[in-house]
Amino acid sequence: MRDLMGKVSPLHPRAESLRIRGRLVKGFRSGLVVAEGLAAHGRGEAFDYIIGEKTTEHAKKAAEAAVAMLLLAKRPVISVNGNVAALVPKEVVRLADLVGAKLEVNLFHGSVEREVKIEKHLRKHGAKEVLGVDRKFFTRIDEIHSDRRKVDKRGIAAADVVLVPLEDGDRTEALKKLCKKVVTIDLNPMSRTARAANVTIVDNVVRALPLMVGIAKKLSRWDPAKLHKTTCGFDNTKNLKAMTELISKGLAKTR
Ligand code: PTJ
Repeated sequence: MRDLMGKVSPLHPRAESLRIRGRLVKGFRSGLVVAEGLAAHGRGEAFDYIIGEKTTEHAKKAAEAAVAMLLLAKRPVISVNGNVAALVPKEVVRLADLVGAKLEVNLFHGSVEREVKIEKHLRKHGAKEVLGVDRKFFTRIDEIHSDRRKVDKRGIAAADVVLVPLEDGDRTEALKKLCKKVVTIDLNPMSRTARAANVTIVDNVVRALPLMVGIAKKLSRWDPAKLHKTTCGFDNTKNLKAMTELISKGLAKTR
């Protein structure tokens, strides 16, 4: 499976999946990712396996609506957790740049040490500014019942659109109560976050982020009317239903 240098053989049938795991384990060992992040990835992997580890047409449609929403926003923010920092640091920085969004470290398993590590990691990958690490700007969103309630006044607290990839629990519902629009990337179309978000991209973050970067390059040349048409024409409930059906059909085929 691995050669003497510890590299995954390209001939292994699950080579790509093993490489992604490797990135996450490296992130865990360097302190970016929590142990729970490895378990969360496993849950995602199970859904990815069923959808065939490929970006579906439904995900592409959602990604286009998501990028349009970010481009139309006045104060877009991309929230970064440990898994996202370990898996797609370069792409998340590039996307923020293309859509004019701020990057904010926001953790479910809060830790100042990890916040700083993630900030440094994002800077190493080209980020000029990373919010969520300077105590001076901390504030609380009381509606959130986890460590994620600690946010940056210049970032999530003031945002009108927030991208929350690989999300847990109650935050999406709380952000929506505060009249913010929420975009998420989640391989589980049945999760609370997937259902509560305005736009849910049901895809692996390792494919969704590069896809969004490509879309952002194209859509940043569009006028606002065309971007509005894209967001208005997107129905998240319908898209999620289509993804759930695709998963059911995938499972039925294996019987
Ligand atoms: O770094 P922290 O402290 O902020 O913690 C991050 C994790 C991911 C541990 C935390 O947010 C968490 O516990 O998340 P959950 O509740 O396990 O939810 C994560 C969701 O992301 C699940 O619905 C998974 O199916 C999904 N998921 C996991 N890996 C991927 C994924 N979706 C897309 N791409 C993935 N690679």
